[in-house]
Amino acid sequence: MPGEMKRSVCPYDCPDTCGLLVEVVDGKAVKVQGDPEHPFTRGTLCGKMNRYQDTVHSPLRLTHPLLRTGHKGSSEFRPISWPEAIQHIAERWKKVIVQYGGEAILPYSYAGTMGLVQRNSGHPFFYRLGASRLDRTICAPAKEAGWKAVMGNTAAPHPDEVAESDLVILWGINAVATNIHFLHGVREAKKKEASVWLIETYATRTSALADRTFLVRPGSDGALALGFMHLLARENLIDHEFLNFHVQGFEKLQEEILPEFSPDKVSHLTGLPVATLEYMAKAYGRARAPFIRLGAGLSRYGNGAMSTRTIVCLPALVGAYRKKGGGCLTSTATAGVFSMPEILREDFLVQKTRIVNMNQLGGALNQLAGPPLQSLYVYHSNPAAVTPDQNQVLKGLAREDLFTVVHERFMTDTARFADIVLPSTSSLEHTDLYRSYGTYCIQRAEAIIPPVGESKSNREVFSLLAEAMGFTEPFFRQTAEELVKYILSLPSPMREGIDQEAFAAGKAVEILLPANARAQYKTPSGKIEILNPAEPHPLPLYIPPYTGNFPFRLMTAPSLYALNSSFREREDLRQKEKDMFLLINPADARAKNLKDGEAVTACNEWGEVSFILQATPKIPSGVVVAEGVWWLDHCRGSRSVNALTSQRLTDQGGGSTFYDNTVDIKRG
Ligand SMILES: Nc1nc2c(c(=O)[nH]1)N[C@H]1C(S)=C(S)[C@@H](COP(=O)(O)OP(=O)(O)OC[C@H]3O[C@@H](n4cnc5c(=O)[nH]c(N)nc54)[C@H](O)[C@@H]3O)O[C@H]1N2
Ligand SMILES: Nc1nc2c(c(=O)[nH]1)N[C@H]1C(S)=C(S)[C@@H](COP(=O)(O)OP(=O)(O)OC[C@H]3O[C@@H](n4cnc5c(=O)[nH]c(N)nc54)[C@H](O)[C@@H]3O)O[C@H]1N2
Ligand code: SF4
Ligand SMILES: [Mo]
Repeated sequence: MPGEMKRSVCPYDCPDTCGLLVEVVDGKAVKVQGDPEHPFTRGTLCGKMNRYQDTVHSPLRLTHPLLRTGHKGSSEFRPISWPEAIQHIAERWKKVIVQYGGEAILPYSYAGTMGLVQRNSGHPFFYRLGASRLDRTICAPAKEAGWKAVMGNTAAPHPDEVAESDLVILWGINAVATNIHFLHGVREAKKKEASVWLIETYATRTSALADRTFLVRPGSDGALALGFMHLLARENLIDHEFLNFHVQGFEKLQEEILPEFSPDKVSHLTGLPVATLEYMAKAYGRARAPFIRLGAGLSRYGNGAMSTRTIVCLPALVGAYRKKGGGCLTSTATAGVFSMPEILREDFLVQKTRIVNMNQLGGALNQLAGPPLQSLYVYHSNPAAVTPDQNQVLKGLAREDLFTVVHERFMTDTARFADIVLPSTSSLEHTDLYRSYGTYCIQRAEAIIPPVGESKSNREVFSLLAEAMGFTEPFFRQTAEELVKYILSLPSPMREGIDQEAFAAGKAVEILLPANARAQYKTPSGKIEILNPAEPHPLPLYIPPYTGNFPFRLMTAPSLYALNSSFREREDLRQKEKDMFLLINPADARAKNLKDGEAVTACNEWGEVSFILQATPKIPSGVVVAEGVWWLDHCRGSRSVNALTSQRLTDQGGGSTFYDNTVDIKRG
């Protein structure tokens, strides 16, 4: 007998934020499929999520709180009850606070779940506790800074508009892995004869979908964009009328910066031949409505914000921002749709405590200025795997004096180092509200199955901890359902005109973009700001990436079969991925006297990681690629990819520089 079909939302950190239909039988999810009524999902899911029930009901799910019995990282634990666990944590924290102050405690979380209530439920608690604050900058703050420098708070185009474009540029985005539903619109555009380009550092799976793939030297996209602008001006392919009315500072850019970016120089910087640069600039300048879909990869460099900023200027030169189907989509702006202050409750912060950049957790655990960190509380994140400079992170986590609590669905690399592990619900077991950074959909999701084992949601755990710490604010006693209800009772102009009935019924609905959104540039000047006097560099320019000490640039790209370190519990997906490969150009492999399929070690100043070498012409010379963040359990050696990435930050936004690293390779 078929079970009940219930709606839910994919909770993972993915721009698509798909709608799910889940078949539930006897309190268990037995089948998961894409919601055909979701405007972006259109009934299909990615290969990771279409067996989500295998994650939710995985035999590896944590089902009881655990207390460490062996040494740090030994994975020796014994089950304890929830009251014991909560009491243990509260007692330890009270002691730490008396001895060292609240700042000796650090929360660490990122995006295991994107639901607004569960994701952010630690903020009010840790503000109230007076803990150190975490700057959550691991993903793409430099990309955001680059967009903002030019476009301010201007809304990005609707992703489906790409179907109206005649030239689609997938720029540093492996959309087949990371944004598959965007490809519905790309395919529609292709049917109408649009050209599709991919601008990348290696020929990813997405290249099969592109008419042309252009491989650039890692971190050189800023030079490429400036080179395009030089050529657009030289060929008089610029939209003077648009520039006059809507853009600030093009003349100054043309006078002071563009002359330096001759095709010869740009060819030298990017590795693209002059003829290719000319072809690209002319095709871009002549396109009716060129659409750039910009990924995050190229922003994860020391020059990431500037590279993004330079690319974001391009559509302004040809007036593409005002054309339907044209412009640039970095991410959709849905921040105001639900009241974040009521979720984050920064008003609970008694005094401003110190801020730790999450990319520098390794440094913070080992040599932070000020009161030493005595306790770390990790929830919906796996820093032992995902955070740069893994050796420093693991060294810090191994400190016997560091009291670490990890709230997780699985025994991750981080959970192994915990003093106390708390079992977490999955998204099907708790209530939440979702918005998206790749669409304009919003959706609410109720718990549709009971918690697996004794697991509890983030919100529930912080309620228990608040009670144990003696926090009396009624906010901490609200359930997720009550908080969602309250948030929805607060009006937001961004929710005006939506289909309230469908939303209340748990369906995805789209928020309405103002009809004249394209003509409104939400910048201080009201114009697109090629010249932005508030920036440290008022004009876009070229900042080279990190030079590095080793011969190969390392791309730490996403895997098709996982999402950061999520989904690693799934053997079916791991089998499809086969192994932890390091991809290299065959000529580079030969020059190193290394063979396809052999075991190699990549090394640099930060660490060493074992891989199986895969020689493929998809990788240009001088570049090596490691797709995916693996759990240490599944590695050949004792480290995974982030033992090769550094704690250096981006030029703006304090972002990670996952792609701005070099390595050497040796046999074995
Ligand atoms: N399957 C899958 N989906 C995911 C994720 C995943 O791990 N797996 N991660 C999720 C998350 S958290 C995020 S933030 C998004 C990220 O998704 P994307 O926006 O696609 O960003 P990245 O994954 O960082 O990198 C995209 C591409 O940038 C390329 N790149 C690197 N350096 C350069 C450069 O200098 N120039 C150019 N032109 N390209 C460059 C890389 O080779 C990579 O293929 O995806 C989300 N979706
Ligand atoms: N080398 C390299 N490193 C990277 C990247 C890369 O491209 N290359 N990408 C980076 C990027 S873009 C990002 S955004 C970060 C992401 O880093 P993280 O946010 O740490 O993401 P995940 O690895 O997916 O780990 C999330 C964990 O949350 C758990 N979880 C899921 N739902 C819940 C819940 O409701 N409650 C609790 N308590 N736990 C839950 C999951 O089981 C999972 O172990 O990784 C970064 N690291
Ligand atoms: S494409 Fe992204 S949002 Fe959709 S199901 Fe897969 S991971 Fe979730
Ligand atoms: Mo991310």
